[in-house]
Amino acid sequence: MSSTKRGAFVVIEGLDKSGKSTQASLLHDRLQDSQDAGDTAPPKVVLLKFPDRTTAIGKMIDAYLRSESDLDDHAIHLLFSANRWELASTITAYLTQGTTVLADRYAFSGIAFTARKGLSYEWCRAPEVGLPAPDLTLFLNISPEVAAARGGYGLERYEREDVQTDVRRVFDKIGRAMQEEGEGKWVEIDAGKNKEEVAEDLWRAVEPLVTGIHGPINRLWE
Ligand code: FDM
Ligand code: MG
Repeated sequence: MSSTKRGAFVVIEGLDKSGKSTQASLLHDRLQDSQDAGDTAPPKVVLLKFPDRTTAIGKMIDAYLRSESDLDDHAIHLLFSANRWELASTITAYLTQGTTVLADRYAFSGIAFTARKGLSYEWCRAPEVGLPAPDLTLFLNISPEVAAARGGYGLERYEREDVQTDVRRVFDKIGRAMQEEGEGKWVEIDAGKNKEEVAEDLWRAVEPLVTGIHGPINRLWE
């Protein structure tokens, strides 16, 4: 049997105020330091962020989130999904060459934020089918009370308590479905603890994957 390993694909999802981006960046640095890669390519780990606001599609998403444009709920949903598809081959290439890929948000945010508007779960999921599937999804959970205690929301669309409450409900449904369907591992992390403790819990979940994974890259819901 071949001993060739590919990189692991790890997604960090979570509610607003859960410290998602901070933790993603800490995890990135820790993964980077975990193996002495030397100066040779390929990189040990890359951190992607969705939405990726730098692409042409990402700029349309950014304008929408800052309420500089209005778009039909279906149209913006498909743009978020297209923003992942335009990076799908990049993700696959990284994984194949042995690089660990970390993503700050992914298809699950896509489903959660649109389904809460009343569009059906199945419709929201459809454009995500076939994307590179994470080997592990870390869901940073935080109670509405702790989130509120961390201070106010920003000014972007969706940065409102009623939206966050609905989104949390859809995330719960996605987590249950992922566990029932056996679609890769979905691990809930208590993000209400302090920064160092959360980082340690994340590391415990990720460390077994650091040395790479045997087997093909899976596709979401296929
Ligand atoms: N969001 C994010 C979506 O509505 N759909 C998606 O597919 C993704 C990836 O965009 F409110 C929402 C979630 C959040 C907003 O995300 C911007 P960041 O992480 O704050 O940039
Ligand atoms: Mg935000």
